[in-house]
Amino acid sequence: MTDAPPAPSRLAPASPVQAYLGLGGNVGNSRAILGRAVTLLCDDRAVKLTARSSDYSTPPWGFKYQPPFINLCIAVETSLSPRALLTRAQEVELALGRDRAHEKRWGPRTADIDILAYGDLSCDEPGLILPHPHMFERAFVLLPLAEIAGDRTIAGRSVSAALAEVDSTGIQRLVPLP
Ligand code: A4P
Ligand code: MG
Repeated sequence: MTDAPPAPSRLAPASPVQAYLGLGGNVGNSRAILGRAVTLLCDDRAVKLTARSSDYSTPPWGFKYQPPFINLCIAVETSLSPRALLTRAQEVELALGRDRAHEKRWGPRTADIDILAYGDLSCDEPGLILPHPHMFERAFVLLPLAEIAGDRTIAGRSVSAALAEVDSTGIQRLVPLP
């Protein structure tokens, strides 16, 4: 009997792949925490930062009775497989104090890191769906993403056209920290 080949999400790419990640949080000093998350994620070797959006203050989505979030998006060039990138993102969430066991779905959290897209890969596996299944519904993702990738098409949809279709009311772009 031969072993099944590994899922594409477990294969390291032959050459670095461009991936987009969305970061958000609303517990603690979220701008500082998310800034630290970017530093921890991007080691300049396996994960190179190529673009970072501004920080945005965004009204809570999903569960409304919680403080506003800070959201931002980054673009990276990575030699990690999608699974390895997800593992790294989850390790960074943990290092920054995320406590999944006591969180409510869509409720308050210190740092949430979602992989929005990994090259042109499309997958739907337990624990990893790409592109991120909710990204096109969320202005808090599309506004920062459009700042760094407005001309990109993800899963056949233009990021800037998708942004025009969602409600961005209440979202504020923040001036850079000194
Ligand atoms: N998972 C599957 N695909 C992915 C992917 N592409 N990237 C799995 C990251 N994770 C992915 O995520 C649950 C599971 O999704 C993980 O085990 C992972 O294997 P989680 O981060 O543990 O749980 P969650 O964050 O509570 O669930 P979910 O559905 O990811 O929540 P969201 O979508 O992140 O929503 N409002 C504003 N304004 N800004 C926000 O950032 N965030 C949330 C959380 C709610 N409201 C918000 C914001
Ligand atoms: Mg998440």
